[in-house]
Amino acid sequence: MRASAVFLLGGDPMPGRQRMNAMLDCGGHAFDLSRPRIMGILNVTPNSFSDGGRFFDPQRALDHARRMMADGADLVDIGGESTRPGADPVAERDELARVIPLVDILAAEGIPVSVDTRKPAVMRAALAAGAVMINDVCALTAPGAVEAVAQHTAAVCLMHMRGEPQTMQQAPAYRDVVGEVHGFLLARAAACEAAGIAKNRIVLDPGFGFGKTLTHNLLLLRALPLLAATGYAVLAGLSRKASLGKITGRDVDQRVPASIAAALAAVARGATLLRVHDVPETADALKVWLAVGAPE
Ligand code: HH2
Repeated sequence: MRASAVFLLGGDPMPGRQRMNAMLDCGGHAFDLSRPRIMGILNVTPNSFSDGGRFFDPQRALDHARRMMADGADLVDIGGESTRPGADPVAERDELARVIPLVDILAAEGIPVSVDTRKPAVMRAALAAGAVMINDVCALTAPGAVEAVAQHTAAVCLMHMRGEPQTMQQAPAYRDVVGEVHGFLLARAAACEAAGIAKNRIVLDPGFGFGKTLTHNLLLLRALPLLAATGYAVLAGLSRKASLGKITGRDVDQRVPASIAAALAAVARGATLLRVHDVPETADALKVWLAVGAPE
């Protein structure tokens, strides 16, 4: 069949690189990454940069998770600690109390849940409660974190962060931002594989906004095809971030169009997981993207 005919039938919307590594193994769950997947953000924190306090109440959090799934999310990413620039760390006890009861309930309903944490104790509890993915902004660098994930079958997202949330945006500097970020991620992936976490359980994320200027973020976004070419699944988290505010001059609650443009720019460059606040808008944009077919 000619390529144009395949496009018209809607059968071939993704670049070849993305089709090669099509499945993400999350233990009991598998995501077919031949089309991009939407990870809906659920922050059960009082201080997250865009939705802080909105879903701190557990009933509201559950309602929002279910709503995001109904609106087209493929999984829900629950975080109990804000990692916004300047944020204070949260005690393990508090993070467990915020996150784990929600994982219990949502997982029992069959909703795929990812948990955004850098603490091994929270990882272990989340996995025991049925989480299908651990999303770690510290790429499992805490002592015991790799082992916590390796002992289960869930997937893991390894993200790059320069420094700590409290200070990371104070004049971040790199000699070669793409080389350093990709080098770090591949080294962390190798450490995970050495501990028994298979490649098809690993997702890499350059960590937009985590110790990076606008220029760093744009360079990393442009270089996503290089990361995707490694064969690991790639996640992009650009939703409502400060860089989009710098480009558009918009406040955080007015960055939906910018977030969608950034998400599609990431998909065009090989990202297959999108971590977003605005699920229905992103889902519609992806539907159009898929209907048209991405350029080969
Ligand atoms: N961004 C945030 C938090 N977790 N995880 C991954 N893998 N990638 C990201 O880009 C990422 C992330 C920050 O966004 P948000 O959760 O909305 O804010 P806060 O950290 O203030 O809760």
